[in-house]
Amino acid sequence: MDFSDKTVLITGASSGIGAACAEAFAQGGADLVLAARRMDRLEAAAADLCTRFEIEVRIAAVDVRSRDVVDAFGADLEADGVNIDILVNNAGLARGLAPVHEGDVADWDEMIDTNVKGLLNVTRTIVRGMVDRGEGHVINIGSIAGHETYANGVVYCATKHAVAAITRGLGIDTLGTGVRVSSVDPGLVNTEFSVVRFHGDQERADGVYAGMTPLSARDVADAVLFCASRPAHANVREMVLMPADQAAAVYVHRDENR
Ligand code: NDP
Ligand code: 8X3
Repeated sequence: MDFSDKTVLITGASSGIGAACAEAFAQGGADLVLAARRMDRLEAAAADLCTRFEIEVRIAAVDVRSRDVVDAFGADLEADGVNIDILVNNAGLARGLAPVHEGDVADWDEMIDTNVKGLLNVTRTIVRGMVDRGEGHVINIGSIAGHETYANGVVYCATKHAVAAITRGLGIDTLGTGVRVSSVDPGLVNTEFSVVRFHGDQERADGVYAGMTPLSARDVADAVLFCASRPAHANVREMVLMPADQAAAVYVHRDENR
């Protein structure tokens, strides 16, 4: 796939799915804008990708929860004449697993502020330019949690249901403008996601993927590239991508010998 005439902005590019998307688009020759909070990770990724591919990589410390930071980031891009052709809204996280009546409100705030308001902050800033130019593609990383709700994960599931609503609604808002809107909605993917969810408890995180083969971050990146490479008249609205060992959020085949 040739993306050599494209500039791709990926949020949450410092690990997991975002980092895999960066590598996949770099292989396709795209220039990249990589955003996240951990600049050391982004610096290492940029150095690596610039060595291996003939592309330009710009990095930015962006906490998507801060509207001021996101707006300043968008203004910097505009001032430097960087037009974003493809936005991968990937930054997101889960925190905790608990019934609503025992929920940690700090966890709720972090999930809602990042997955919903953060995604909206970046979308608002970047899509304006796409509409003005009459072209662009927004690819949201949703989740199976945007299609189902599972016990103790209600707030995370609510945020991913919100992402599904935003994908559909943004598609309506931008209808006729030349901007396409897609979502890629994975089941279990082996990234830092579960370590983050369990506040650093690696053993508990490993248990999420025990005895089954989860998706890799690259599997998801390949799905993102598929969406981004459709011809201009075609759009993937929602793609649900599951491990073969997973039929639904809580239906997972596990083999203790694996
Ligand atoms: P990771 O924890 O590996 O990556 C999450 C990324 O999001 C990191 O780069 C992190 O960067 C970034 N991020 C988190 N909070 C913020 C913030 N406030 N501002 C900017 N960036 C932020 O997990 P995944 O790669 O798995 O997660 C990526 C997306 O995929 C999320 O939206 C997640 O909900 C979704 N997803 C994951 C699945 C899974 O099973 N892993 C399944 C379905 C969907 P930094 O900390 O440096 O800011
Ligand atoms: C992440 C997948 O099943 O943990 O969105 O919610 S799940």
